[in-house]
Amino acid sequence: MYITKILFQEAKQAIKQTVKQVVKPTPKPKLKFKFQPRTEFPDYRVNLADFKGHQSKALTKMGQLAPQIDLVLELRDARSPISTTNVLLNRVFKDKQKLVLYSKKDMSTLGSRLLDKWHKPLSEKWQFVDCRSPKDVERLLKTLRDTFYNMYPPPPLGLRLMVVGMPNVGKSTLVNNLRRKGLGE
Ligand SMILES: Nc1nc2c(ncn2[C@@H]2O[C@H](COP(=O)(O)OP(=O)(O)OP(=O)(O)O)[C@@H](O)[C@H]2O)c(=O)[nH]1
Ligand SMILES: [Mg+2]
Repeated sequence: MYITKILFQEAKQAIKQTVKQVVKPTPKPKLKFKFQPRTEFPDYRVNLADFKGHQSKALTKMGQLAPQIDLVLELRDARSPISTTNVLLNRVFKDKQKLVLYSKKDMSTLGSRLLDKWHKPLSEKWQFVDCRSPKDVERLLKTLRDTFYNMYPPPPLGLRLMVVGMPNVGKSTLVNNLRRKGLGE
């Protein structure tokens, strides 16, 4: 009886050892950038009313142009996806097809699973992009071509899109690189 008990304990030990060797704990992903929250904020001394005027003017203009647009490219900064989301854009482009681009992916640790969870219920398509990268611009162009060929009826004048987003998210950088690609520079 005693020998059986010892044998049983040895067998248990051996199984534990094997499991330890086979099921190795998954290493924690190494993050390229460590998040360091700010401790101080500069005093910009900007009057909020300064922004209100030109932003509402831009939104009105967008609303006027909306009927001519087939697709909205909305840029958001991948480092701060929520604060660079402008909810007013949804109101202006209510029924428009939209592709959300998360720019500055090279500086972000944002995971795609989280974004899928966010966008799937809204039936929105999204993509990460480094606006400076010709490879990413090429990938975006392919997505745009596919979107165009999947439209029914196809837009008669080709795909007309509008690039929108909060300040500093990379709109100009993207447009310039799309133009460069288009001109074969
Ligand atoms: N690392 C990195 N920098 C980027 C990326 N996209 C833009 N930038 C930089 O971000 C800064 C702002 O980019 P802009 O293209 O001027 O942004 P914008 O949306 O046109 O800004 P406004 O015209 O002021 O609204 C520039 O210094 C760009 O070089 C990106 O994908 N990755
Ligand atoms: Mg710009």
